[in-house]
Amino acid sequence: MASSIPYDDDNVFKKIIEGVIPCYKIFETEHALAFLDAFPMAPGHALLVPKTTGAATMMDLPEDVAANVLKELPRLARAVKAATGCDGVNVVQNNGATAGQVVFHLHVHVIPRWEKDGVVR
Ligand code: DGP
Repeated sequence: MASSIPYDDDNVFKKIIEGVIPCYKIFETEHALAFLDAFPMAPGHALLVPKTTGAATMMDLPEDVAANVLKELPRLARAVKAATGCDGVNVVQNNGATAGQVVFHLHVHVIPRWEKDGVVR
């Protein structure tokens, strides 16, 4: 079942994918873009998004797109760990305003964690 959240063509991640808004790119594939979060919960907080538009949430994501995009999560987690020297990472994915989603183009957060960083999630 789809989320019933309409895909807004004005959303900021679509503009980043189109190059209208700049980002600090980590890597890019044919299907996915990884870049730094502009409002990081920790230094090195990264985001992974599908380049195709239309999916506001996980519930809207076609399986083939999911396969092509989510397979990049290990690469992104390794890149975040290598760049920051963190001890671990949280992989977080919000769906719907109630769940804390603010940008309605599906995305996955990779957030570095350090021992005793004091953040409770
Ligand atoms: P969420 O709450 O799951 O929808 O997370 C949205 C994230 O997007 C939030 O951590 C901040 C980030 N963000 C918002 N606007 C921009 C932007 O213009 N550029 C970048 N790189 N990140 C943004």
